[in-house]
Amino acid sequence: MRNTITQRGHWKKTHYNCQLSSLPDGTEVTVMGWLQDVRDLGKIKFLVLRDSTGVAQVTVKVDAATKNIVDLLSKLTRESVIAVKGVVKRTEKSRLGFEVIPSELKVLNYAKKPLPLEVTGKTPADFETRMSVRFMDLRRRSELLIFKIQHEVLRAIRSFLHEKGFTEVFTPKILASATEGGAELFKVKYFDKDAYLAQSPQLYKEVLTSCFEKVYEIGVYFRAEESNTPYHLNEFVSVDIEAAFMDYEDVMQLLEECIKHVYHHLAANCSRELRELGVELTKEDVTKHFPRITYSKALEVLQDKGFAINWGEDLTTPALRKLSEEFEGYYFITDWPTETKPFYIKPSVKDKNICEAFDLMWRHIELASGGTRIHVREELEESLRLKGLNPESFKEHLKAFDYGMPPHAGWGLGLSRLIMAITRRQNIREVVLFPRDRTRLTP
Ligand code: AMO
Repeated sequence: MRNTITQRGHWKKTHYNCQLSSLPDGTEVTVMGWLQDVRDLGKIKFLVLRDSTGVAQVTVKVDAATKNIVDLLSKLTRESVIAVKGVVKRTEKSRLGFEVIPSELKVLNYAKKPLPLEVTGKTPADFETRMSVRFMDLRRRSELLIFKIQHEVLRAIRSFLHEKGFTEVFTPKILASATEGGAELFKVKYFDKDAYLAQSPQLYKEVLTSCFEKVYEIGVYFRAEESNTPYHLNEFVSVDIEAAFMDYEDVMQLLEECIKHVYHHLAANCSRELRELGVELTKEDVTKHFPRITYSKALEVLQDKGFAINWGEDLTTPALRKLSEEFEGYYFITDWPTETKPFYIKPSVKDKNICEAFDLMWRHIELASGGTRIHVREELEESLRLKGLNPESFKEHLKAFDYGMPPHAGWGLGLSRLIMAITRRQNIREVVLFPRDRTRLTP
């Protein structure tokens, strides 16, 4: 079969499938993509040619087609890569409103039979199969669109933060010590030393507020989480901001505006994709003020619902599910017990047991967390000690606090969790191209 493969040669792809429906009748085109399906009615064959933008129908009338086309068609396998030269014909008979009548056909690469996964979705595949042949899974439009939407979400976040005066930065991912505490660290060999993969850009982004005032980073982070949940991965993308001369109220407001900007952007730029995914963005998402509820108030609400949690304990997923019955969509939980939050979070001036921290929730899922930071060296050292950490291990970081560290605040937003909220997918693995979890290191 191999020797029948012809190269692209001088052929150039002239159009993407999404452009074909707006072309005048009779336009000559060269389209290239994957043969998704063939509907064979004997004398007439309908080829479904898919590219990254959608499908086109190539209609072959056997009596009128060249011998070369007919011969190639008899050998073609689904998911082979093909190139078609032909003309666009507008027709009511096709669901798409047009078809391509081919004059020439080339096979650029044959796909083997049988396929490891049904791209049309006619035969559903189980989750493990989908993940193990992810390159095929991602050819399914329902999966591909998630990442088209993610691309637009990132575009919206970047433009929003740019408008607000933030500078995009990149901080190291190979570190000498922990950022978020000692657990969940991946150790790597760094020549003759031990090093660790970054769990977040926390310490660097804080230090950078003393130079840039407002910074953001969209980066990949690593956590050696042992647990297997629908919300955790060992490698994840976080959108982080940090801003000088702001406190947790300011950055919470900024986060709310950022999420609303994303929704506006998606409504304006991705309505077709969202419709195809069956996702409806409600007006409420962008008009409603995100409710803010303190941790203590959340405990009262839970108690009223018969869910007893001691003050100072973290909120478990079952508790958050219960709590989210009170809220539609997005809300903040604020003013957490100091002991539940990391060492860099500033305790409240009124009560040291409570700190200026918040989580952004969507239903029962935590999408982001953030807060006001401690910017005074002595207080930070004290906080490290209280958390059982050794200030000596943080001496490089602490140095910056001796020379004019401004008051500052920030947040970290889990990109994939936001995509889960937008696309309503239940498992974080579905919204990550090649997820890394406790048992998955390939593909
Ligand atoms: P935190 O540890 O809460 O805060 O992380 C911030 C957000 O990142 C996402 N996230 C994860 N997503 C997938 N898999 C994981 N294992 C995972 N861990 C975290 C979540 C979470 O809300 N430095 C602080 C942020 C700050 O205060 O600026 C931090 O890392 O959506």
